[in-house]
Amino acid sequence: MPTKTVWITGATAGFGAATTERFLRGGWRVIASGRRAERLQALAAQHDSTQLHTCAFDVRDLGAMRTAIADLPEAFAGVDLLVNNAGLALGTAPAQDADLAQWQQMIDTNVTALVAMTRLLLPRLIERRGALVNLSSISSSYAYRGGNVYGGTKAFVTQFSQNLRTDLHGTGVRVTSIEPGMAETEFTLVRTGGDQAASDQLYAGAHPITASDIAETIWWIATLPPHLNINRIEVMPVSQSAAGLQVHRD
Ligand code: NDP
Ligand code: 8X3
Repeated sequence: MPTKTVWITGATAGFGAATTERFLRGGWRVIASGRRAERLQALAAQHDSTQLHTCAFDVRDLGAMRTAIADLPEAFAGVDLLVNNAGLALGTAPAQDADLAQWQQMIDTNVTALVAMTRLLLPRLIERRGALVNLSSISSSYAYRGGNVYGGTKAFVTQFSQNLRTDLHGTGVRVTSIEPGMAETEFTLVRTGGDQAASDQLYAGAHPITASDIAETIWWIATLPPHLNINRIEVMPVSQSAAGLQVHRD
């Protein structure tokens, strides 16, 4: 029987789906959540219900989040690791042209929902001397055109993670912020409103990070000896580097 339980948000695609597979393979109990119920059902059909529990809800719906937590089967109720992965970027326009509704959705998903999941599960994590892995991004520390609110939400995730470490001092709970650069998932498809050609073009020839790379990173962090905490981890593909400052002249 699995001995540890991980809750992975955003398990229907990209990093979350790969991390779900990684932890199932590693023998953990997995709670996999996301909005796309059909993907979760397909996943559930491939695994034993003693090892995988799925719950479909929108993380922006606090009531649904509370219900998903309250409805956890007994064997899944003690959570050892929360992977706060659900998130998105919407749009690439500069701030002056950006869509306010898209900004709001990014804040609601990447910040407000992540904070809620964290707060609601912290008592269980403390009880189990567990761990939190939060998906931030290199956009938290490197500015790029169109990164505006997305980068702002990820800067919040990075700082919130560090602040959590301080508050959780002495509890044994570990907290890590992962800050990946360019990774090929459904991320750009979502960001561009479903433009597969734009997504393919962005990643073409760049050898981007894969979802499995991040899943292995999270697995490594989670399986380190319990006296070690990885505070932050920034990872880019070799093909990507910082591009410096810009100067506008009249
Ligand atoms: P994907 O688009 O492939 O996956 C995003 C996941 O988040 C999906 O499972 C989606 O599920 C879930 N999600 C989004 N909105 C909600 C919501 N409102 N409620 C519940 N689940 C939601 O992207 P990635 O795997 O690339 O992204 C995962 C995380 O990694 C994000 O936080 C992203 O910001 C971050 N990141 C991504 C990078 C990249 O270049 N790809 C780099 C750095 C960080 P569903 O649609 O079914 O709800
Ligand atoms: C995703 C990486 O560089 O597209 O968080 O913002 S980036």
